[in-house]
Amino acid sequence: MNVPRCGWRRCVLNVGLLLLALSLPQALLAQWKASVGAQSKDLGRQALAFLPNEIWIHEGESITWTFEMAEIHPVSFLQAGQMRLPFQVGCPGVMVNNASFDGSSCVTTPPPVTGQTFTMQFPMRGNYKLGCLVHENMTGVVHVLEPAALPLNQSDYDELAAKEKTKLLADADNDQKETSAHHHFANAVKAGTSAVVATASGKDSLSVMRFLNDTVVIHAGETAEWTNEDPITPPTITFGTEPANPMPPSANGTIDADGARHATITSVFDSVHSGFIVAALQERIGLSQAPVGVTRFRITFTKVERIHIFVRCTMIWG
Ligand SMILES: [Cu+2]
Repeated sequence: MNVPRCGWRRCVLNVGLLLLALSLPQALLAQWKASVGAQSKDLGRQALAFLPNEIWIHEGESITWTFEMAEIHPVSFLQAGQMRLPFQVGCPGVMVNNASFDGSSCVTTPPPVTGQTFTMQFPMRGNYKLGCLVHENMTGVVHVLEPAALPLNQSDYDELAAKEKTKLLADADNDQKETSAHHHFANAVKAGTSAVVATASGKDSLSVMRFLNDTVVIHAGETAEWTNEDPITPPTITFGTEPANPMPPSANGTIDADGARHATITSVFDSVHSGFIVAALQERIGLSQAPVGVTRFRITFTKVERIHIFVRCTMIWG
């Protein structure tokens, strides 16, 4: 029988190679990086997106998301077919960090703060939908694969994320302070607008969280109207005291025949609040038709005054 023989240098080298081979699977488990959201300097333009929103990784690897914006985006993985619940309800098993997701039970982060990170490990192969429980049009996919070559590397993802961020924040359709050209009513103001961008694996959105004309001049006795063209982040229109809960309208309003909310301001001491004004919702096959929503808020001003009205968005939910 041949006994393997080697000089001591060769033996050391062989043992070294063996140890390297044994430790390779662990060493090759990558730690991927992605970011959540982006915003303009004045915070008015919010990109609601996972950047990038499609990632291919190996089983056992993890992804760390960094939250880049003021708007809240709980990173959420639901079970296949699970009903989407409001983010305040979330899903059982909210985890803060070092979570893992294999599709068997949902995982979501609490509403994160700018600069925070969230790391999640994926121990099982599968294609998992990634979503934000606050914004419906903010989705993506994580593909968890067996050991094999992956289509993209970290620098590809960094480049994709940067491109998508620039594209979303610069969306030309939403760049203008639009006047009432899109409305049938005089004295109309857009309280918000958005663009939803479809990608191969999900949806990115841009929300413009500003009144799009900041000054409206009307005569005493006339009515001004606010609308919202952003289906994801409903603004509210408030005159006077801000309510603790921004969702419902103030009790002193009425409903017009066409469904619009309507309030009257007779002096600077009046307080009126629109509640959420949501643009028409997206329909989906297999689900009940979405109701006709409240998309307009009108205020009749009975006196000559100079007043200030505030807009705010879901990011201020308590
Ligand atoms: Cu979000």
